[in-house]
Amino acid sequence: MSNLSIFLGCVAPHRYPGIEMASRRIMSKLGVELDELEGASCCPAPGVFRSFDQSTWLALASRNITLSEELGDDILTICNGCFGSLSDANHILKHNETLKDEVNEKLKEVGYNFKGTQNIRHIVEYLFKEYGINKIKELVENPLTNLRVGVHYGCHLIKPTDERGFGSQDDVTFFDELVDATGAESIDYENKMMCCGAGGGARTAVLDLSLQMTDAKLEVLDKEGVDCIIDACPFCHLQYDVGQLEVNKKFGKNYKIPVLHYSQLLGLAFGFTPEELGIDKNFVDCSALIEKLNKKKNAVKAEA
Ligand code: 9S8
Ligand code: 9S8
Ligand code: COM
Repeated sequence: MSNLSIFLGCVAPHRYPGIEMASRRIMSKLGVELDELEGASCCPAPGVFRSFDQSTWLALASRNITLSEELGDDILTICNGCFGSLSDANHILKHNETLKDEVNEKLKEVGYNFKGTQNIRHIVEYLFKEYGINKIKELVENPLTNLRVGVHYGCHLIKPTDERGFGSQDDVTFFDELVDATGAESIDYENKMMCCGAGGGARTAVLDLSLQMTDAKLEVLDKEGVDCIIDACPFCHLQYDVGQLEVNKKFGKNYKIPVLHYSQLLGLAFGFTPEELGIDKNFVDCSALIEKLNKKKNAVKAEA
């Protein structure tokens, strides 16, 4: 297996550094050393760049991929959008000589060359396939048995279905299984596979519409009484967190549902504190969730 270099994307480092911190902590707990992708840029965001200009998208994405090729590493993404963009570009360029030549003409000007030797991984997909549920369960020190959570797969993780290879959105369960491995319970809910509302430039271009979609999801999750939402994408994270406050303000709602990236949930189960995972840095108040987690921890300690 190749080593991995971590691709941070834009939203985690700029808005949710806790997601980066949590991802680094859990990978190190698993014994995976991560290399740095010095000089990486925006992936670029698939719903934006690819929709406007395919050759610009391919040139920018392939430059990022060549950084990992130089290290002999596969790329580890912590975001659905980055995963989608980089794996789609990688796939296209590995299978289309004409486009590869075109891209390499451009890359030559800045001293890079795309070869097509590495793969793109997403942290949840990597954990599921390379570690497996049982190994993850073995490392859980603090089972989160009192949490009921709503998983948000997000679009780019599992779609397009043929390319991602996880099967139809009606059948995928790997993310739920990963959540269950922490001791928490991943529930089924009505619009589970619906977009969070942010993607494809919607958050920027048509904010009201984008928030209506988020509201539709939050309404169901609120009714289900989940303790938190679990995502695998900093952009979905932003939409559920910052977007939730916007929904409350714009549509007169009063949601208060904490949002965690899977690396933060797994980090809790691995015994890290909410602060070590940046959970206290969310915009939606997470203190009730943190209190619930601490109560459980103290109860377990008292029993022991
Ligand atoms: S990079 Fe720039 S905007 Fe973002 S976070 Fe994920 S998708 Fe890729
Ligand atoms: S869902 Fe629909 S396009 Fe996406 S992956 Fe992240 S942001 Fe939320
Ligand atoms: C969503 C990325 S994670 S994009 O907005 O669709 O590009």
